[in-house]
Amino acid sequence: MDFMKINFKKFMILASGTFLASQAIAINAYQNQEGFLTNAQKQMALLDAAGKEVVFKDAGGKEALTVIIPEAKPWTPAGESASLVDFSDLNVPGVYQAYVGDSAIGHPIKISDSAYQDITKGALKFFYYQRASMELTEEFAGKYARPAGHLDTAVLYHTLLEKPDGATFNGAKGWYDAGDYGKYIVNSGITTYTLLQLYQHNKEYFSTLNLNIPESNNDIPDILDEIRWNLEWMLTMQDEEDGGIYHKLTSKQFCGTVMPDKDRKPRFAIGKGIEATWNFIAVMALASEIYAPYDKEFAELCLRKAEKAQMWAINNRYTYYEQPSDVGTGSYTNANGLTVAFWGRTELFRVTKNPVLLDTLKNMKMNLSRAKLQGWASSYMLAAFTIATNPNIFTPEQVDSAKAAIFLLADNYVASLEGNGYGVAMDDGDFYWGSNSVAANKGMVLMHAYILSKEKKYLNATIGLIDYLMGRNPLDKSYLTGFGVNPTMNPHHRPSQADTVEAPIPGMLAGGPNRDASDISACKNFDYRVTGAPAKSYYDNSCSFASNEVAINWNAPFAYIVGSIQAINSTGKVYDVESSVGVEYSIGIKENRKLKPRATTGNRLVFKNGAVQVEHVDIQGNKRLFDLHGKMVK
Ligand code: 9MR
Repeated sequence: MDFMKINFKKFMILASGTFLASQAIAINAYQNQEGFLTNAQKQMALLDAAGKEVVFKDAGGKEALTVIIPEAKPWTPAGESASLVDFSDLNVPGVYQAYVGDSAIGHPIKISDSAYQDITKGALKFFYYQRASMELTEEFAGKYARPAGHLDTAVLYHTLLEKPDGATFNGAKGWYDAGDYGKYIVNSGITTYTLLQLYQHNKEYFSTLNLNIPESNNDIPDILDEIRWNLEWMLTMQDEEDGGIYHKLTSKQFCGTVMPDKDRKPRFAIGKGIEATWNFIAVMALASEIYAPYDKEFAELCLRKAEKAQMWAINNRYTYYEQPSDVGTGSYTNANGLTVAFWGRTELFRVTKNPVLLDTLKNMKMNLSRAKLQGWASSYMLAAFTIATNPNIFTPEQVDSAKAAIFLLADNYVASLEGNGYGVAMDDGDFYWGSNSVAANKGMVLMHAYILSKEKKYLNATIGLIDYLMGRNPLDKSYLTGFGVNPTMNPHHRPSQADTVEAPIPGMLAGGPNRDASDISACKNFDYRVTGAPAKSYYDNSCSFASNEVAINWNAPFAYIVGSIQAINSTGKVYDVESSVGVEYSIGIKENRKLKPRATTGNRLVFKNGAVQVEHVDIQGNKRLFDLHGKMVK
């Protein structure tokens, strides 16, 4: 019998009870079901097993490592305690199986140098499957081939935009947002930025990564070809008359569960506001830098449109999107206007070095009380990421305050996993709509802390979050469709529901456990919540849009964390922030400001005792250390 391929729990159910029940100890073991990197942290969570031995055997059945199972510790989101077994010492590639006594526990443990490569490719290929206005052919989509949907070549304007009757524009291309077929600028903004940063921080690895997409044979990295599909749509969303950006392109109401080409509802540009406009500016500015070496004309177009949009944003600073009463598609309202403007200005300055922007930015110094995990509604950290990783462009004060914001959050996440039995930096309050994107976005904060400090604890905390998403969770679930032993099978995703293929499109991250469960009425009133265990409040049923929908802004940070860690492993290099000098070309103001050297008195951030601290130097030259909350450190 090949133990390596058998999920023990499934085996227990399938096999006739009497024979096995006598010798089996039913131990619940939760682990990353896809794979571990050879030289990285490896952990699994075991229930009711403290004090016993866990033996790891190689494919030949030979003992490779024995670990005493430590005491169990609680993890409140799971409503239970677990022992976190560390088997990082198992560092020879291969497939292993863990045993307690004679019983195989958990799933096969796959260790390799490229453990995250397939999930990186899968998470990025998802964007190809989400392409609007294009047929997916068998060559690239295999059994998920489908006709083109939503050509969007003659998009109407919603009445409130006050365009002439019957006027249309070409809003083709772009990615569908999620399980629905809408295209929303606000959500496209954070998604596209995240993917552009993934490339920017790992150019060497991504310059050759093949995603098997229609553009794979050109001279441009596949990831940039994929991103461009969405950028080209975003560019169509500018009102040519005044530069403002339409909020979204959708039908007035969601269509039914049909394939893209079967949705016949008319499509509209709906609303115009500063949230969409600053998102557009941020993304186009960054895109103009990244695409310049490949296509100067395209890069210039992005920047020109960003600058035009900026004029609208400045003149309309209080114009927020409001959902018209006849529209029922996703609203993406209540994004924080201040943070999105800060982010937009940051990106535009990075590229144009426009001194006017610098002055505005100086007045918008990072404020630690606003440092909040990034999401479509909160852009503060996106600005922080850019500023902290561009010390040659922003002032030392700005860079320090951006770093402080990153380390404040990252240190909180590291602290939250210490002493928790699952070793996962997620708290009760994180389990809202899209909780899996909370995990992935936390990982993105942690990876920035790692890039900036090279401290292993931040990398390890990110790996903990990846393990959580890939199976080290109390449901034994891999939340990435098509990967792992027990993956999400019924996501809320129209093409996966309406096609004739049983398995969903691979590489999609499910929204994840949601303690609010606002979709119960769509699920025949089945209340899938587990009292006292938000991490178990998940329903793998396509009815559950609040726990099981997929979305581009959830896949992007997941791609960022797995792609970055794989890239670091494959190339042996971590992104060097000193290498960032902005654009070589500039169509705006050419001046590349040489910034003043760092002040020798006052406050500066230092990395000491394994944490970021503030070093205060008084006029006598005495130095004192404070933590990020202003408390003096002895
Ligand atoms: O991700 C969004 C989540 O934060 C909101 O709480 C939720 C309800 O407004 O909407 C989510 O976004 C959905 C969007 O409105 C429409 N497309 C599907 C998105 C993912 O569920």
